[in-house]
Amino acid sequence: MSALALGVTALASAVLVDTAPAYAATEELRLDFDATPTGQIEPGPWTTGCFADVATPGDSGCIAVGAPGAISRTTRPSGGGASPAIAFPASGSAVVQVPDAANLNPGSQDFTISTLVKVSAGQVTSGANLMQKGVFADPAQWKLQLDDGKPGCRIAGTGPSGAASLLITADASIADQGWKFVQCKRRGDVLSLIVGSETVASSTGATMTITNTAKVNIGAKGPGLSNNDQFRGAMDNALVSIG
Ligand SMILES: [Ca+2]
Repeated sequence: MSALALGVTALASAVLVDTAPAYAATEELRLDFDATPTGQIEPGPWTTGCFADVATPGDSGCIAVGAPGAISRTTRPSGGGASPAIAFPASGSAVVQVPDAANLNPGSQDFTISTLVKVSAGQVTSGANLMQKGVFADPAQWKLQLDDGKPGCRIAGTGPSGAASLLITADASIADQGWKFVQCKRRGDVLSLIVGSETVASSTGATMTITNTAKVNIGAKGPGLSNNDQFRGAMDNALVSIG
C-alpha cells in the first residue's frame, strides 16, 4: 500500500471512530458502587464485602485491604442529585477485585475501560492505578492509571511481531478539578485516552492480543502494602466493555 493510500485509510478510520456508531460494544463490567457491599452497613468504612456487577449479574467486585486501608463511602453529584461513590484510603491499601473471567479479556477485539475519579493535589502520588487486569511484568495487561495525577493507559500483549506494549499519557494533571471522566479505548490499531470529553492522547500500534488470567484490580495493583500503586482519591462507575 502506498503512503498516500495508507494515509487515506488512517483518515477513514479516524472519521469512523469520531462519527459512526459502528462499534456494538458489550458492557462486561459495571461497578456503580450504589449498593452497600454485601454483609456491610452504611456508611463504612469497609474492609470486606462485595459490590454487585450491574453489567454481568452474578459477578461482583470484592473489597480486599492491607491495614489500615479501607473503602469509605462518598458521593458524586449526578443530575440534580447525588450518586453513591467510593473513596480509597489515605493510608494502607484497598482494592476492589473482580475474579478473572474470559469476558474481561479483550483478546484481539476492540475494548473500552472507563471510570469517574476525583483526586486532590494532596492525594496525588507517583503511582496510582485505577483499573487493571495484569501487572506491568505480565505478558498481557490492560490498565488505566493516574500517575502524578495524569491519566494514562497501558496495554501489553502479543502483537503481529511478538511481544507488544503501548503507553499513552495525558500531559496535564486532573488534581483539584472535581470529578473527571477518564477512558481508555482501543479501536483497531489505535489506542486513545479521553479525559472529560476530549481525546488527550492517542497512538497507533494497538494491534495485539490481550489475554491473561489475572483478576481485575480496581484502585491499586492489589491489596499488598508495598509497591502497590495505591490510588487515594474517589471513584464511581468502573466500566469495561468489549467490541
Ligand atoms: Ca454510583
